[in-house]
Amino acid sequence: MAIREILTVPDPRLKEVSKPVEGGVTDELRALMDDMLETMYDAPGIGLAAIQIGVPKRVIVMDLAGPEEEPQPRYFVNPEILPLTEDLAPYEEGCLSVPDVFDEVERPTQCRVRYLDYNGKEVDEIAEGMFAVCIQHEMDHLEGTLFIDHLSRLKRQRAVDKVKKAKRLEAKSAKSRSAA
Ligand code: K2U
Ligand code: ZN
Repeated sequence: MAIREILTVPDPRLKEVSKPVEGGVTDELRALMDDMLETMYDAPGIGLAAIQIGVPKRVIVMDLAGPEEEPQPRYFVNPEILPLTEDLAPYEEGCLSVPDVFDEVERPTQCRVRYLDYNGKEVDEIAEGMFAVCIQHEMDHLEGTLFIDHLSRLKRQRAVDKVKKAKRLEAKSAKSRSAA
């Protein structure tokens, strides 16, 4: 297993539409999902889409267990979601690809999720609560959409400018540390 680099805005790869996994859930795909999960735990986060580590495949990992609970890793290969209600609820979202930016996004409170699990078994279940928020956030990633794309143009630009400035400052301090 390996911790991979997480892409951040304005990396254009984050806007790619990810492609379906072909040939089923192989050992190679499981190794990718193991890396994704290790990268997510290290970030730390509760969800991660493969495109966020630069792999344009329709694969998501997630772990919604609380800090006091045993880890509950979840793997979604070629996931499909169908909204089950017109009821929307706001949630203060963040994103590992848009670090230190948080804002409210409204999403359907329930959705149906169909996917292949870590062993290639077909699963069909109802998502609600945090599971519904997270799976819809991750499904957006597979379509090249970030949570800031649901915000106003001004808020979106401010978010990207904030991340770009933080990366410039980090690069500058890394350079001065290496020069010391
Ligand atoms: O896609 C990602 O960057 C992973 C997100 C998943 C997420 C975003 C919004 C709402 C729920 C899940 C990261 O885990 S962002 C960090 C985080 C952690 C706990 C709760 C919300 C966000
Ligand atoms: Zn995200």
